[in-house]
Amino acid sequence: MNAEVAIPIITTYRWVPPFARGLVREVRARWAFEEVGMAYRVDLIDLPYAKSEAHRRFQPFGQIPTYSDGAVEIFESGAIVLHIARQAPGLLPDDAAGQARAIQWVIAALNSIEPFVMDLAVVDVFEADAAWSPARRPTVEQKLRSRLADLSAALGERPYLDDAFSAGDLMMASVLRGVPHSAILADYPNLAAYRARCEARPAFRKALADHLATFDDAGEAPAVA
Ligand SMILES: N[C@@H](CCC(=O)N[C@@H](CS)C(=O)NCC(=O)O)C(=O)O
Repeated sequence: MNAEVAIPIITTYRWVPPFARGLVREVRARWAFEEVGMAYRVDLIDLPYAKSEAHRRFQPFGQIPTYSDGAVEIFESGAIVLHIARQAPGLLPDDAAGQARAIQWVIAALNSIEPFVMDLAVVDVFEADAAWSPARRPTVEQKLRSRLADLSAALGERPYLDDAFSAGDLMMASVLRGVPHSAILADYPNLAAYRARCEARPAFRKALADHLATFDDAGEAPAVA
């Protein structure tokens, strides 16, 4: 590692509502660090700070996570996971073709699956009270199921999306964790088993435990000025 590169720091929220705990996107970065055995630090911020000019210099959309190691400052959980994966063995195959396929699955998770997962979260959680949510839900669920069926067919009976666990699986399993409706994922038994297989990895268990420990003394939502 370059001598000027410090221990990486990622940002996440000091407090999130209970329903979101375990699902915050910095868990993806924590998981990647644990898989490759890299030390890291966490900077806990509040939502108002995330929307400040100071934070937007690193994350233009006022979100978390961000990553900084003194030499590289980036946002987007996919970019962060891939950057970590490039620094130490464990998340990317050695060969160029295998690396390209792993990157492909990271982007597929974020671009071809996550939008449909988020659409369901919108109607079920974020905007559940909106008048249009019940009417829209069947279409949203059908579209998600269509993507899950395609992913299920692509995975088949293999343990992972490619020859061995990679950053692509880390991201796909992370995205599938956003389908809290076990009844839906249970209809795709190989995907349910795949998510459980990825979640059983010691690196994920450690990442999740460290993430959840953040909220041990979190208490109520912080007051917003
Ligand atoms: N595409 C971004 C999404 C980041 C994102 O949605 N972060 C959430 C927390 S998991 C956030 O900061 N939400 C607050 C907001 O959007 O105002 C990524 O993958 O990093």
